[in-house]
Amino acid sequence: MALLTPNELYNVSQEFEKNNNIVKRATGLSIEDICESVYNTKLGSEKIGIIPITAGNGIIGNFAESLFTITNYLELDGFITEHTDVAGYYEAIKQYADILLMADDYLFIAHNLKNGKIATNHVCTGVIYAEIASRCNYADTKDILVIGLGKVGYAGASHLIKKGFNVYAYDPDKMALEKAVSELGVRPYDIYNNGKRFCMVFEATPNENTITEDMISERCLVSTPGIPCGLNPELGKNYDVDLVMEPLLIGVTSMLYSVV
Ligand code: NAI
Ligand code: 2YC
Ligand code: MG
Repeated sequence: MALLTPNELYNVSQEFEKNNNIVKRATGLSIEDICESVYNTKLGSEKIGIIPITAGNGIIGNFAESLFTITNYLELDGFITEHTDVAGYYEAIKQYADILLMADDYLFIAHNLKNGKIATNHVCTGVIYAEIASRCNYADTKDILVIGLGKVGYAGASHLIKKGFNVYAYDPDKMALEKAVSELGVRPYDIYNNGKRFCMVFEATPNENTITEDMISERCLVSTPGIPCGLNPELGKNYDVDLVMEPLLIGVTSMLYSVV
């Protein structure tokens, strides 16, 4: 399980703002606008209880604090509980939280106590990064490349298929690729001889250099939550690539819009 580290989270606010500007330039919309459109919801001033969880590898430095910063940015009423785990859960309820945010090593959820809606970080991250890629305002086709069909990639590919995009997908895990082909109807992309280049790419892998030169067109939008980044910086420089890549808060924004 790829867990975040504190040093990946030390400048999340600046990273979020930087990526929001790239998204606005490449799609004409902000991340919040895109979330509103995907979920058909609007944020109010919901009270958000952030509960640190000590299970497994335990508390990740800057994680709860990062969630707190995005609740402020979105003008929500966020707070981090003083206690952790069950005591923290109890404290959040007693503080009249509308939505709870909590994560162990396997699942990161948002749960709206008022309307019962519940969302996971991996699905919401897949949906928002795929949606961002698909809204590229200089694309003249519905062809989109998905690299990585795990928890995040499968959710994003599913979202794109539902939106009517021609999804070409690759994953070295044959089972994962087969599952996406049979269940979603994605078209397998053969990285060794395809010749097809894309101006919209959604990547969701935990590896570097997963996006190669022959996959992308001269100008393209690469949208990836993957850590580390799948796009080699050199390639990103040689080609005119709009790169949307942020370690946590774009996915959390998607979670919050999906449960209000
Ligand atoms: P996962 O392990 O469920 O899936 C990863 C998939 O990538 C696997 O199917 C694997 O076969 C595939 N893969 C590996 N190398 C590849 C390659 N060269 N080409 C194509 N596919 C390849 O992981 P999950 O949960 O889907 O997360 C994916 C990445 O996204 C991880 O790095 C994770 O840390 C990150 N993540 C980032 C978030 C954010 O907000 N930035 C939120 C959630 C996850
Ligand atoms: O500080 C805490 O409360 C920890 N229990 C948080 C653990 C989060 C573990 N998950 C991850 O690092 C990755 C992130 C990309 C989001 C989803 N999984
Ligand atoms: Mg993110």
